[in-house]
Amino acid sequence: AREPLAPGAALLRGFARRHETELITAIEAIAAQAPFRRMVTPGGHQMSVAMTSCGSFGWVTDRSGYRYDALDPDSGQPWPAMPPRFRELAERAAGEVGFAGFAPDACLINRYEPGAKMSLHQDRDERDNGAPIVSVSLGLPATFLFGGLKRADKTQRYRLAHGDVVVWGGPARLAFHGVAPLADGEHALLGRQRINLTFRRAR
Ligand code: MD3
Ligand code: FE
Repeated sequence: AREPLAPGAALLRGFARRHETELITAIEAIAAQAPFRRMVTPGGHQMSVAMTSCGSFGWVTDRSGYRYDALDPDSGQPWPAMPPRFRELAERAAGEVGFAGFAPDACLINRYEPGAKMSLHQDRDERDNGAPIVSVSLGLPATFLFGGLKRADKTQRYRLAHGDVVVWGGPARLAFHGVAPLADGEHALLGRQRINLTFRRAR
C-alpha cells in the first residue's frame, strides 16, 4: 500500500519488513567496522542521535561543518560498502514512487535511544536535489515531523513504525523535517532503540 504524504513523498508501510533480519544483521556488521557515534554540530552541540554510514560516502559533522566524506574520520578508513541488497531495496522503493534509476551512493544509519530526537532541519548537503531520499525505519516507532519549505511552516506528524519505507522527492525533497523524542519501549528484534536508514545520492 502506498500512501501519498505530500507532492513527491509517499509512505510504503511495511515495505522493508520481510527484509528485517537481513537488514539488522548487515547493520550490526557495518557498526562493527564503523561504530555508531554521537557527533558534534558546528554550533558545538552533541547530537542525541548516534550515527554511522555505509557506501561510498558518509555524512559527518564536527566543529568545522557538515559534509559528505569518503573516509570515516574515527578510523581514517573508507566507510563499509553498501550491501547490494540495501541498494536494491532503496532502488525498488524509489521506483514505486516514480523515481526509476535511483542510484544511492550513501546510506546514513541513525540510532535513536529513548529520548533521542532530531530537530527540524533540511537535507541540503547533497549535490543533486533531483534525486529522492529513501528512508527505512526499524525498531521502536517514532513520531516524524514533516513541515514545509520554511522553518516556520506548520508541521504534520506521522508515526513511522518498523519496516516502513518513505520516499522523499520532488517538492518534498527540501522540506523541513525532524523526529520527536523517542518514547521508551521494547522492540522484539531491536530492543530499546530505533534505527533509521536514509539512502541518498550525495555526489
Ligand atoms: C523529508 N532522519 O537523517 S528519515 C536525516 O528518522 C533524517 O532519522 C530522520 O532526517 C530519521 O537527515 C528522518 C525521513 C526523512 C529523511 C530525509 C528527508 C525525511 C525527509 C529529506 C527531505 C524531506
Ligand atoms: Fe533529514
